Amino acid sequence: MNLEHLNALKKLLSSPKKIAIIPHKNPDGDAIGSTLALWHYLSNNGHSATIVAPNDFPKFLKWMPGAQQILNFERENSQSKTVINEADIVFTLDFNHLGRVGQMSEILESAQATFVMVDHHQEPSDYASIMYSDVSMSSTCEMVYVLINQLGDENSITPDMANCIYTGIMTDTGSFKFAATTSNTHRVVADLMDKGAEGTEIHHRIYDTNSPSRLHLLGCALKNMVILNEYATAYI
Ligand SMILES: [Mn+2]
Repeated sequence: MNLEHLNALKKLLSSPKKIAIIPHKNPDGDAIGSTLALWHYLSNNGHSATIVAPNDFPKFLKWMPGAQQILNFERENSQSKTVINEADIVFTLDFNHLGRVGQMSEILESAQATFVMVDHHQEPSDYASIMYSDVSMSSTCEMVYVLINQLGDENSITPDMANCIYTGIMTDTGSFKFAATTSNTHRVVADLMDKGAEGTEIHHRIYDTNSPSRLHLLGCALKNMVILNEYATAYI
């Protein structure tokens, strides 16, 4: 985050605030990991923070510390609306356009709060007055880590926060193999392990845990795979 926006955010967070934290629709590991890490951070610093997700998220992410308290806009609709309407600050994480929250976009567009965007997708729209957009970042989770450091609170990263941030970096980088994985990503992950992230356990919970229906779906998809030899291509 650049200095101007960082100072504005510091000023905003210098007294206790009501805060809504929003991931995109159909939230993935990075969206849930980053919102939860930020939620822990803000709650531990005296703010009243609530995560409102546009809809439900996968079972293999529900073990994450704090996941039980995430509001589902579809299921807890009136409570979710109250949180957004009463918020002083709305953080939007891991998306670049209000259309990414589906049916929640209307209530966000009419919200009176100060918007803060943290995101690594291309071509961010300009709804947020405080922006941290960096397309070179591996994940929004890595950005939350950097932001907490910029706020001078690197020593306040708890094992729960470290586990949440690790999860999002791991899932968004395809377990550290995609091109956006930088040496700095690895330095962040190393520090997260020093702060209590349990990498092996997280891999196990995300990649080695399947429901019967998920395995059946995979089986069905693979069985119906079409191979086009002449194009060196296969599709399912
Ligand atoms: Mn992401």
